[in-house]
Amino acid sequence: MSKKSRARQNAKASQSPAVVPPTDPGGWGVPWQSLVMLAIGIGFGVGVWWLLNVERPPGPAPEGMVWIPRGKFKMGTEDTNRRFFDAHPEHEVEIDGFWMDETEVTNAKFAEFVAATGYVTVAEQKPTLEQIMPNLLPGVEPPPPEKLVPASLVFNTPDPSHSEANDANGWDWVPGACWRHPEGPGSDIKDRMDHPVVHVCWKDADAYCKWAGKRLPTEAEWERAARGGLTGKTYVWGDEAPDEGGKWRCNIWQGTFPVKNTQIDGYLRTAPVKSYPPNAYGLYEVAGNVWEWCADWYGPDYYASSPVKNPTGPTSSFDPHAHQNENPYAPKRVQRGGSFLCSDGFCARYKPYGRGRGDVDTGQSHVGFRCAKDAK
Ligand SMILES: [Ca+2]
Ligand SMILES: [Ca+2]
Repeated sequence: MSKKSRARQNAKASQSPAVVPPTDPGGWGVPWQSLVMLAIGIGFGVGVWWLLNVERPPGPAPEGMVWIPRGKFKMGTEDTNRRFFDAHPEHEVEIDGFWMDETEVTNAKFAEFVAATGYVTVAEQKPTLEQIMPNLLPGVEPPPPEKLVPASLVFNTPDPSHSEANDANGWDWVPGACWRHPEGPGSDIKDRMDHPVVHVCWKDADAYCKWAGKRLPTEAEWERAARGGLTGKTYVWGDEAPDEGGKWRCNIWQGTFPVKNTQIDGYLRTAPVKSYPPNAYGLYEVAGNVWEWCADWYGPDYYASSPVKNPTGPTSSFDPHAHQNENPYAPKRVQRGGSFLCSDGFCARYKPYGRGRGDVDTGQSHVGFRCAKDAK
């Protein structure tokens, strides 16, 4: 064949259709219309499952609150650190949906309550022997009359010149210390209206909640909310270290407690609310800043016998680690979330399963609260 005729033949061949188009563009032997119908069917099924299984808020959120959906979670921990001796065993709990304040109650909010009601906190009142003596062991001498003045417990970094009444961990019983004067006379909250209120005892927190038409969360509700729907995580944000990536996720203590706070997270004492990112439920500072009062009496062994559904704590309190002279059966309620004094070396109870407790009449400079509210 000549070059010319071969070229003509090649040109003809290139014009001919080389392959017959398949009737099934998907190539799986299934018409594409069927695949679309299948996808719609799966989507519909997922939608129905979601409607049946995921509880949605019962209505518009009350101001400053977020919805914590009904659900089961593992409460407590298997962490063997001695700080968590009372958070064992890890056990399943089921909680109904409820509303939770997105932040700790601020000085501004507490001031509204006081302005509206004339409420006087326990720390602002003269204590009586009738209040004090039942909380002490039998035979302990009553405090002298000059000590019976309005006062509260303030943490101050210990230093050698600061000795009288300052215990080894830095706690001072300061006359005049109260929510308006967090470090005592000479300090005020003028520039701290968006910080959490402190020096409120359980009774003060309970009184605020009632005024606000809310209530304190149960301990189980608090932990369910703080975990943000995550399972088996070390922190309220997940498993990353509090400063992973160079940005602090909570207000705790950096340095050697109680003598040196390097304040790398920005704060020596309280931080304004919403200073750090929220957890997955939209709650701020559920780790650190200030401890938060819960409704429950404190019992170190309660988890061993806790009911699964909406547990509300024991019927009375017991503290096996009560201070010297203190009655271990003195009435104490649960506190949660740790504070600006927590550090991995000392407290570590800013983790979501960490438990604290406090005398119902005693406020401190690192204890505040947030409120919950029923769905209806
Ligand atoms: Ca800090
Ligand atoms: Ca907190």
